[in-house]
Amino acid sequence: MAPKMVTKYKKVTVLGLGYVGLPTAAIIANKGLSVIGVDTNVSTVKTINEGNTHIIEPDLEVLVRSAVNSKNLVASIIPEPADAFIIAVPTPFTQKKKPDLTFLQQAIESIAPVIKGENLIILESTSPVGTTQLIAEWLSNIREDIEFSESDNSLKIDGKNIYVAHSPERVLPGRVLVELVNNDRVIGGLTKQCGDEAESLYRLFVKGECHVTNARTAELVKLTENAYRDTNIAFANEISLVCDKLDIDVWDLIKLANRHPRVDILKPGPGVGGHCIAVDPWFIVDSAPEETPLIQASRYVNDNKPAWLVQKILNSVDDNATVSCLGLTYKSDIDDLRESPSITIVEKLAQHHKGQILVADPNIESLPDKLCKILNIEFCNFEDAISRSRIIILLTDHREFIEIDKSILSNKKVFDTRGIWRSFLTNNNLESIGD
Ligand code: SAJ
Repeated sequence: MAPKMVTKYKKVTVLGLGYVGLPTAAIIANKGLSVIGVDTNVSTVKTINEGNTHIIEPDLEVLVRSAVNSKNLVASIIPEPADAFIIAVPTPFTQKKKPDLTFLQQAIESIAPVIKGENLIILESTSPVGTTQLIAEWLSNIREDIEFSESDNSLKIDGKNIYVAHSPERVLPGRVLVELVNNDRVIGGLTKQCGDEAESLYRLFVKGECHVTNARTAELVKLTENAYRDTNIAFANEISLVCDKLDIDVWDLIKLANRHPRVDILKPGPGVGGHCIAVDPWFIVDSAPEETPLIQASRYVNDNKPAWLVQKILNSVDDNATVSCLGLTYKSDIDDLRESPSITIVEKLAQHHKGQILVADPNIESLPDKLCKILNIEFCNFEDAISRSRIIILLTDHREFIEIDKSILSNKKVFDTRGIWRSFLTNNNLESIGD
């Protein structure tokens, strides 16, 4: 039986059926609302309408299947009129590290013809400060009958309000469904009423608290969260270089430092990937370049870790040795390759190392385009990779790697960038990194 509906927004169009849009659409549809999921990728639309998913995320497939079977979720390439629109399209950065709002602009152009009075538009994509207001301006530029007033931030059509708000997604890949429901939400309205209207929709499925603020604050809150994490990871990565130089085990060091009640150092690793943390800090830098030396330095520290690691590997392995690289995704137990430092590491290694490079990742089916044309790289399963090489570079802490029978690592030279095999390596006097 469909749960009781508490919102006046009965039909919702979700634009962008990716890591955030699809789970959001499926959750709302399973709450009994009618949801149109819009994506420009025809094959994504087809997959979803067949009740399947194109991304790996715990429990998502079951939820999507149930939403599609109930006919509450239908995917399409064209937006339909609705009561509310949720926008979850990518907001990447350009080569020059500037925000690229092309997908967002296209999404707004696609819904402009169907917008009507009392509609609610929520921007969930991570965006530079000022973007929510830009949406209102774009709409009033596209449609002559839509009017935006800068004096009170109101957006109107025939005297009726259109509500525009920003509520940044804050979910962790791998825990998306749990966090979508349980995390607090920050909701920034162009006006107070816009924020309240957006809250009334989220109340349908959010168990966390909803904090209503203005749009600019909400935009910067999201960017600040990810820049904060980037800076903290950069600290851990910098300490790992210090430890390497001074021959101290970084994992022991951090464990001991973290015994202090006010110290909580994150984990060093091969670098920072993903479409969020490696990107969002640049949106702050773009808005305030002079004021952000720390945020910029953190980005450089994290971006330099792959090159440092490659140099360390090259310095300590024979030119012709076969090397195994385990884990291509940017973090554990997901299939997301965006901005993955592992890809940079494999690519750089292949450029400078003469021997064969075996690449394995249980969560992906083939090499990404960037790597598949490089002659000395071969994709294989991880057991094969380990048995065929004496040099093992562990790049991602996937469950399968944590659970392997460690005896197959005996006699290997291991670069364990995530510290998951540390105790086995130390007990067997095998070489690791960061010590
Ligand atoms: N990493 C480390 N050491 C750590 C933690 C992470 O090296 O101690 C690395 C990971 O391996 C990965 C990268 O950092 O390469 C980012 O991973 P993550 O798990 O920290 O974060 P994301 O990018 O998967 O998700 C983040 C989350 N933001 C915060 O935790 C502040 C998530 O809540 C956001 O919704 C998401 O960005 C987003 O979409 O913005």
